[in-house]
Amino acid sequence: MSTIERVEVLITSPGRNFVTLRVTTSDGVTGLGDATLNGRELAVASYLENHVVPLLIGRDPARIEDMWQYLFRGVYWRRGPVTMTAISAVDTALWDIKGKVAGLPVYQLLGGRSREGVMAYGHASGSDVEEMLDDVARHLELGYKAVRAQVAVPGIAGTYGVKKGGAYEPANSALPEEQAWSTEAYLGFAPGYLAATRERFGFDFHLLHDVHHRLTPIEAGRFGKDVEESRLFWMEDPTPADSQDAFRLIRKHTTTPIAVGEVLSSIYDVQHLITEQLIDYVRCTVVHAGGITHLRRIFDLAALYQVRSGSHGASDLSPVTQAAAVHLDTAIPNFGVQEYMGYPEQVAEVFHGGATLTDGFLNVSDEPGLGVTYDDEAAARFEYSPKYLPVARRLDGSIHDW
Ligand code: EZ4
Ligand code: CO
Repeated sequence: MSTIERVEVLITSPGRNFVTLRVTTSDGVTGLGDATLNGRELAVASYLENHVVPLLIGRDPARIEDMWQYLFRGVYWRRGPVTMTAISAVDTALWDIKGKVAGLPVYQLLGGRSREGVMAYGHASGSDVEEMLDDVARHLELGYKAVRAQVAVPGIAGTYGVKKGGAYEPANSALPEEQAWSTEAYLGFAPGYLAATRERFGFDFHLLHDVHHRLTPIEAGRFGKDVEESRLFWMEDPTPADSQDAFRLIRKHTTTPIAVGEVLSSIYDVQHLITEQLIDYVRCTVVHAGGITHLRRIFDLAALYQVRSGSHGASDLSPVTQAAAVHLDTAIPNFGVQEYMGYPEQVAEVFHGGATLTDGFLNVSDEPGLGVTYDDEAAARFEYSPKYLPVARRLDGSIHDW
């Protein structure tokens, strides 16, 4: 029997921080798993290094389900983003190994191809409406069939989702930046630029918008109603999902579809959202929701309730997660859309291979496993440095949801 012989926690920062787990078997087969938790990278690295790696040595890498149960149920302390990200890294690496051993791409192990390509949505933004509209035009020219639109709210300097030259990167400072927020200003402004986007470009593409947990349920109901004529593909994270019940109130007021899940890490966190059909898209990801094994379970539950997938795919999820997500997206029956932000240029020096975008659709190669390799020499050139997401404060100085 082949056993797990070596497990390494690799940290690098090619334009942004990434933590990667590399598992090597006694047969010399290696598997990669992403373990990046934005702004809390070293907590996961330490959890893996100190509490997971020693448990893996000598175990059978083929027993993916058993390993998942061992690391979830076996440890007594359950759920939470740090634990679930660590479990994800192990799970993803074992799927990569299983594919390489079988000589098959991971999507084949998951049941094979259900679609020819995975529809991606890109991020258009601007410091004003004109700039955002130009960015939407650029995305449509690139072939995107789905585009997310965010504009800085006038007078609110740090509005979520707007790039400051170059690519959008929310974790941008050595200590958390403090950004201002006004719900009133946002509610008065955002519906207008979404309408302007439809006016300029029509309805022949999917338009998305991320509310980023900023509203109360009744405010979200009003926002959803105000944008109904713009026929959004979804409004994302209208309110924090700490209370799944809150979504009942939003549903009473609007037919705008709802997407939730990027900060949620287990099937229990989305259970009622799905079974009560309070959302339309579940946005949990491979890296933060327990790997391919657990995300598949979430998507299968969702399929019973006509809820589709919409995996989080921001640049703080490594190319290993993107590849794993596209393998899963390729195979599941209830795929919706896949977020795709792209990466800083240097990322491709460290991570080779992975998902590729053609005419708005993502695909993975037929290489065995996930199809991503890690370049140690390149990684060594990019040293880790702490970077934090901002915090939001209302105009009176009190903390708001980010
Ligand atoms: O703020 O990934 O939909 N995408 C997002 C992201 C998140 C970051 C947090 O790490 O909301 O930009
Ligand atoms: Co989001």
